[in-house]
Amino acid sequence: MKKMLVTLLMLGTAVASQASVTIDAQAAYVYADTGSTLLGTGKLVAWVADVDGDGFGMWNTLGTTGFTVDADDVLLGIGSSGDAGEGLIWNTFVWNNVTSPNVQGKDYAMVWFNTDYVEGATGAGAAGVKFGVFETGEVVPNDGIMPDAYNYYTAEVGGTLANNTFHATYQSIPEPTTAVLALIGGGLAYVARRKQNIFA
Ligand SMILES: [Ca+2]
Repeated sequence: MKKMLVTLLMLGTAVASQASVTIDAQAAYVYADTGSTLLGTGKLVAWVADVDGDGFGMWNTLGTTGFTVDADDVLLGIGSSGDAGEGLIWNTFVWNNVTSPNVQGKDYAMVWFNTDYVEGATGAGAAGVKFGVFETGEVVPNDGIMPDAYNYYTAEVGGTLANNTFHATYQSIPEPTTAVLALIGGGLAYVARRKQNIFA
């Protein structure tokens, strides 16, 4: 495995007249699962903000559509992991949703999916897709402010972050729950009972 210095640079290039922030993200090593499979190139990456300040919620409940768990949290933008190499999220992302609603100063997280990036994607698209989350502890910068640059290094490459920081440590997108199926089944049984009553 090619060893590279790992950096995650957050460079805000927004100006006061624009309601967007351009993020130049470089992160590694990012994994596609809990094992040793590196995330591929061209995979789906999303950025979300904790607008209501109560955390991002239970990620293992993330569905096949949408990128947030908390209803009040906001998707900042999506993009591709890039083509720099396996295990790297190495690309520029534009966050267009930084002022409406106002997410500036709110914590944000990087979410990656073991599925190919498609422009306009509205979520993982299917159950069973592995995904990981890195709650950065950083906040969405204000317009016109050049945020600090942050270097994130896993211990594997001499950094302070644990080697499993960028593993997909959360559950895959869940299959439809048996609870939902049970609810449907219960509803059918109720209808059946009603019909029985009608025709009794
Ligand atoms: Ca929240």
